[in-house]
Amino acid sequence: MRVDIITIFPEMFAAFFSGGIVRRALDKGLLEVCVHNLRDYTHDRHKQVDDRPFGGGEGMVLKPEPVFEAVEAIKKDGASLVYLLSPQGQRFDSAMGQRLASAGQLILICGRYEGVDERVSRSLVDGELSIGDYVLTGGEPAAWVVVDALSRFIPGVVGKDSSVRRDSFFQGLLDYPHYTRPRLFRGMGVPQVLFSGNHAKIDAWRRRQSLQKTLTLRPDLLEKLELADDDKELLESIIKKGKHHEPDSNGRKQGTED
Ligand code: 4HQ
Repeated sequence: MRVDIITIFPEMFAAFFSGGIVRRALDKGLLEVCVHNLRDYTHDRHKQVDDRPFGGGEGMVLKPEPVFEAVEAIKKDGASLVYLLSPQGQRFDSAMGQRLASAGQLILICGRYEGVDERVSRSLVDGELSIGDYVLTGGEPAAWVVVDALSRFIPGVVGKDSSVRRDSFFQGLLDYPHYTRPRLFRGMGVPQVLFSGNHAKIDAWRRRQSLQKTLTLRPDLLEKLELADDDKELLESIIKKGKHHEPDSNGRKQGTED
């Protein structure tokens, strides 16, 4: 898949490409990311990308011409999606990440200043994306978040497909707790079942922990889910025992027993 990012701060993306799983995806050619400087699509001597708002008021607005010209120059064919990062956009989530990862080309427009001329959202883009209810100084960190999250859905990017499938939100549940050595750390142990060698038992424990964590921390996620019968039974037993009200179940404190 190919992602094109349009920004007035292309150098901000260097750190993003420099390490981790995204770097490996780029090296392996599973993901291609091109960062374009919006100023390259201006025609005046000062490479001006912004101007004062009609009607007056504070701040500057990104002009429509360079943004339109950039997208028109970059866009390959009908299989591409164009999104503007904006707090007014549709909330980005795992399901959308998965959908975007199957596009041939994704073009992300990063705004700056007070905003982008409305005609960009009116007639250039397929939609607007928001990564959350807060105001960033620019769309760049949001584009980073979107590309990072969707890269995990490109086949071959994450080592094992199973770890994407298991992850938080893929199945609509929060992840179960993880432990590694040492077995005893500052007086805190590790649940016994993880040393049992019984993988069916460990899987069942993890499923139960996922359900319990989700019920405690994000009950809104459970409401959206169609649970399988055995998950429903697990959930009922968690509720009956009142486990989701215990302070341990938030994962901050953990004893040796479940
Ligand atoms: N922006 N999710 C770019 C955001 C934002 C968000 C504010 C977008 C500033 C210029 N983008 N403008 N939240 O806060 O995506």
